[in-house]
Amino acid sequence: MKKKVLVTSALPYVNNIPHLGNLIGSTLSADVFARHKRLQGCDVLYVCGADEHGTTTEIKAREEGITPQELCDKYGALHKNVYDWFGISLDVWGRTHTDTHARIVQEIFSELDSNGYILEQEVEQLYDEKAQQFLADRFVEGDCPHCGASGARGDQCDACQQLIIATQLVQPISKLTDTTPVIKKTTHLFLDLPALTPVVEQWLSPRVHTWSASAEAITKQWMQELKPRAITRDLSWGVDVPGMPGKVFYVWFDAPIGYISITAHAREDWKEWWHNPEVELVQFMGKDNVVFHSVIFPATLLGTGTHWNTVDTIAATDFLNLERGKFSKSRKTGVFAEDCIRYEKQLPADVWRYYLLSVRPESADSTFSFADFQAKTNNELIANLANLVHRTTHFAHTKLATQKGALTPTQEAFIAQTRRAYAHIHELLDAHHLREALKETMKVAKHANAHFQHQEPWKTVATDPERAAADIRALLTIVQDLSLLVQPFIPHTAQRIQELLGVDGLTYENLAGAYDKPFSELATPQPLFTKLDDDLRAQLEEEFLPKTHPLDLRVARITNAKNHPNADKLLVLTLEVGKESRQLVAGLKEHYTTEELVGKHIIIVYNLQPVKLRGELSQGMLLASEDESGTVGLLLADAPSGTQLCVGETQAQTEAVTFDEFLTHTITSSAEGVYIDETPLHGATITVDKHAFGRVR
Ligand code: B3M
Ligand code: ZN
Repeated sequence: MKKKVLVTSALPYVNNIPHLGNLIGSTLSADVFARHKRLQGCDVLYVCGADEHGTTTEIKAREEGITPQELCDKYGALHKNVYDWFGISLDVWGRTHTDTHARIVQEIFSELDSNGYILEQEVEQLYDEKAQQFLADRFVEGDCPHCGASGARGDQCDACQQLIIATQLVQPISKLTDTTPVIKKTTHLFLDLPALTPVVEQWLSPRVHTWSASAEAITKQWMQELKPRAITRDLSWGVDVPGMPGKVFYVWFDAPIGYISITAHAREDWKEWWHNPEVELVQFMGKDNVVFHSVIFPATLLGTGTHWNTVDTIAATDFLNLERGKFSKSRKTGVFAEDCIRYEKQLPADVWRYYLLSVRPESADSTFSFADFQAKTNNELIANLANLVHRTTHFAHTKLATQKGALTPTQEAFIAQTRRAYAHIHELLDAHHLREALKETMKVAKHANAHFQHQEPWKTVATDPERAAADIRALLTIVQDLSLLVQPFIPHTAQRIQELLGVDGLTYENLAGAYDKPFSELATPQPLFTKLDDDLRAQLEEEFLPKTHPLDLRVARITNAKNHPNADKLLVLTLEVGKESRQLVAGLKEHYTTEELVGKHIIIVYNLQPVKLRGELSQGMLLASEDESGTVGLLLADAPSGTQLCVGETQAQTEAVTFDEFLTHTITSSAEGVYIDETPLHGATITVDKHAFGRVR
């Protein structure tokens, strides 16, 4: 019997249109794996769908003036459209707002409840009397109880990054009605993860070491201490909690069950996939989703006492960053899936797929850069793979139409030797090392190109046409092999190669024997891709890269320094920034005396949203670097106060940045200079005090 492999990719939040970072983390990676397993002859079911619940759906629907259901219909269709365009070979695409989903979620919940894994706890919560409902954390705003910043949400303060308990917000305002909510008692349900710890530990031990490194690390960290987790929320959009009117399950409780319900909704045979111990379950996602899949969802399923298939392999990616910053919907930077469709004439789906897979953040975060995109497209995809395909088919078509090209032992040996690489490529794919597998696959093409070069068929065709034909048949055999090897990565191209060769429906079983069609039957070859030229690259950079840098960094002179009246580790500095005077609070007390500081020319984030830190106003933030030994040194600039520094070629934006946004940038210092997201900071001679090279904060 065929081996059954169930593949999933994280269910995208319906109202977020995916950018290329999302794509490589979940759907594209899962697609490569699913295609590989199908070619191997497995019975594969690849399932994904929209994650429709949660506060963001409700908030977004309110903003657009439509119902959550309408919002889901609209965005769900957009998702499906982009996945189709990219050639994501979903067997099932579904959604979580269905009756099937609600039923299965409630069944799983009631089993957990009967088994004693659900705790009930009374909590104090903000209640909107006008709307007559309890407020979920994101439906309330107020001043931060820690730093005083306004606009803090009920779960977190963007200014100081601290977690907030909603009832502690100062001057809270309900986002539903703009009225002041009151504190009322209510009951919430919790999944008793501490009680489930032994079960989860036993379940994890045989498998966790086979997962991607980040998935393993995150999981082990979490297992150190599991706390009960709230699984209910006060919302109307979601799966109703039986017996608790006005409450629905928390989206992260219901969403993973979506994998099951989406299958059940679409297929009669769903139990064959979810209750069958013979099935291998492989789940793809970005690292931020790991713990829900590696600990909480398995705990949920194990706690039911029913046999559910739980994940065998978690294949998680790190983050894909964008040169000069991040993929950001709000800032309109980076490439979103829909943008790719707009460029489809010049850049078909496989060009994007190839590049994304070749920079897949498999072992660390990686960077999307247009220069690299251009280089990989032109030098690898075109100059290597497409070139091999074109020169061999073209040569056979134009020069050898009357030849048979019977292989001799010499060519057989070349084929056999080339094929020795395939087993390793398939092992890499089986172990979801997709980027490595692609790299090894491209080596096969390179090897075949070198062979073409070495055999010089363009010369031998005159002197020994039978030999030239045999060489070309051997090379076409490798081209046919490549149409299979590249198929998981660039399926549209694989299809076109097979059309050129006049073959179809091949599987890995065809990676034996030789290409056996008469040369006269070859189609007239057309180039597979067009080059990504400098003009197009400039156009892409212009459209998708941030034109301004979010950080406005300026030189400031410290004119005074004193201890913070209410904090042990903080200093309050007075700064001169050009003509302006500013106050700034800094955690420098353990590293500098006040005397040492006065007179120094430092670098500050000039446009950071002002905040109060323990009652003292802080207008900006200074940059200091910390080395591996823990030594902290200020970044010093040899320039007059007020001088504006530049990040690469960009101008600084004028709007304020929140602390949250600031944290998304990686700043490092080394003897060579200071780099912000790998782009050099310039505009003055910058040195690092005490040579404390390392991470800058
Ligand atoms: N919707 C988060 C995301 O879209 C979340 C994943 C759910 S997987 C069950 O990144
Ligand atoms: Zn705060």
